[in-house]
Amino acid sequence: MNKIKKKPSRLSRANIISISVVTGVIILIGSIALNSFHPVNSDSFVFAPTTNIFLKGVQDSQGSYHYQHAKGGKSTPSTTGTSPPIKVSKGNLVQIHLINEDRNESNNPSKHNLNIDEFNVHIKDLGYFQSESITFLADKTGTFDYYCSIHLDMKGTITVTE
Ligand SMILES: [Cu+2]
Repeated sequence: MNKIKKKPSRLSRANIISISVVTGVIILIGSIALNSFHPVNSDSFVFAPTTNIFLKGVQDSQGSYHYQHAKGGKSTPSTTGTSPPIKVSKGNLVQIHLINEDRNESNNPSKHNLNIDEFNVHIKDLGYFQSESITFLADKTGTFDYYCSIHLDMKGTITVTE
């Protein structure tokens, strides 16, 4: 009877480990990338130009809450207590990145969210310095409210044009 000789594996243990690490990283990056192409108001992936909107929730010296544009640590000055109007183009994937930069007060922990009902956008309640990103497809034109459900004055408009 012929003994079948076992072929020595060409992959060493170190190789196998590094291959699995690389594969894991690729899968992780891929799923993050794909997530940003999966809008909350669509059942499937959408590949379209992307618009990034960076917003932070703040409180002005008068104590009124509002949103402010924010990018790269800089914030665009906004009228006191006013949330900026946002303009995007129809067909774009819009990514809203919200960070809560409203400090906690002793008996009033900071909490803000963001909603655009028409596009199924609902960013959950964020505590101080928490952030969340959400992607939706701007699939209809018009002017819609974006708002915080906790603070009724904390709202602005988003306009989608052709
Ligand atoms: Cu709020």
